[in-house]
Amino acid sequence: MRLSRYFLPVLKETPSDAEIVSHQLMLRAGMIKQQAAGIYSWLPLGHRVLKKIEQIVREEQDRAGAIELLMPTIQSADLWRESGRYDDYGDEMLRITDRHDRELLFGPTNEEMITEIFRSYCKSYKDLPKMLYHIQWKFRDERRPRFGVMRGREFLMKDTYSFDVDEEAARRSYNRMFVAYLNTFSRLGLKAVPMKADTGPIGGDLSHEFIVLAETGESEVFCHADLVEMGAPGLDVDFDGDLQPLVDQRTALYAATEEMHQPDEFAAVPKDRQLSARGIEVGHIFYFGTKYSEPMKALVQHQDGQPRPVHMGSYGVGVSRLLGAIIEAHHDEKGCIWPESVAPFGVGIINMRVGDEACDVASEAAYAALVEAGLDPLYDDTDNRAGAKFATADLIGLPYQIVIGPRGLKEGKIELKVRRTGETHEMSPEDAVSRLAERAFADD
Ligand code: 5CA
Repeated sequence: MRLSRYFLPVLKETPSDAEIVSHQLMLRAGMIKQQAAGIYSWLPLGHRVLKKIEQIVREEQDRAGAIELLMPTIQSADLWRESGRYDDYGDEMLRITDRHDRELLFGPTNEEMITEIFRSYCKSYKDLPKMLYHIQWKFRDERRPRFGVMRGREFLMKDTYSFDVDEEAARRSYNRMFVAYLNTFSRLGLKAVPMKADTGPIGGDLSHEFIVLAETGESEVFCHADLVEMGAPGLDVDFDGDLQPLVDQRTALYAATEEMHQPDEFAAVPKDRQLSARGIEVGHIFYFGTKYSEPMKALVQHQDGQPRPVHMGSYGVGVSRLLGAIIEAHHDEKGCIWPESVAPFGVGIINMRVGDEACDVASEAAYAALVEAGLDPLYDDTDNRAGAKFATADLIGLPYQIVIGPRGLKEGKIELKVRRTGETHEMSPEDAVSRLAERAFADD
């Protein structure tokens, strides 16, 4: 992409209404634009990151055996009356009436709808287990939308729903999602800690939140420090095997959100391993048994011929919230520092003197070679000052920058900068392209 043809409305000033760094940087880097309280347009740069996050979330769901579908954003009130949640959900639900005076709503979550789909087609234990998911916009009329996409009213969620014959089987599905989440957040460059959590309006008795530690997090959390350093299980994990040891290894150590915190249990953690911090909830998983299948009559015939309600769980990831969480974890005073896996472009090319023939020729050649190598470059071919170009490049936080200027070119050299460390390397343009293609500087 050539910057002269792109749409990247960067702001020089920090918007005064943005309280936390991720919100400030998303506005300044031209990633989002507020349209109403808690409702945002995704500008091209933000949209690119959103899609990359969504794709990683999708790949890890698929790997764990979940199956993608797509349910609508608008749901019928009658469906929610069946579970009893239409009245319970309260003011967070955006209620809509159509031209025939039918009551609709903008979905805040999809337990009812997926249960209705399941019961329409699946009648036997032979149809189990099943895990279905979608990645769809949700609306919750939050009392205090704030921090940009972190607590929006309209937000993108991945929600998976599991269906099993009994509690024991349902726990296996729960474990699959537990492990898939650890791998997902690790691929996104995040250390997310699973913590015992309250189930709130979703219900059930087994639940974990996945928390990224950050000073700006909304929740207060308490955990054993070892959990933060524990790596993800890895992409070669056998999802058909026994995942319980991987889950136990993590749940054996103390970790709880504020609502579930037990100070006496926490006191048993060695003093130097006690971590109390703030965190961002990027995922939340629930096992709630027959809470929806019973009132909604989603029954499956068991081997003994008896129909019984199916055991369910639901598993959410805040896809749009993740942009904020990743920036909170990866930034410096100059701007974002995207992990390579979700960077909006792979590398920036800065032509320091557009109009200088040698600079133009070398920049065009580097651009063509990086496109060819599949490195998805963003070429700053604008006639802005070099200083402004550097500032923009640091602000939008691509993992690498190739800086092409007249002085270096005289010796056949360009500069390759690694955004995360700030280190720079002088080399020939050809070397820069091949070393980037080899991922010679990658740290993930
Ligand atoms: N149905 C269940 C799981 S599928 C559910 O809705 N769970 S939830 O309420 O915990 O939401 C799942 C995830 O969505 C949360 O962990 C959080 O990361 C994200 N999320 C929830 N509310 C918001 C919001 N207002 N803005 C941005 N992300 C949100």
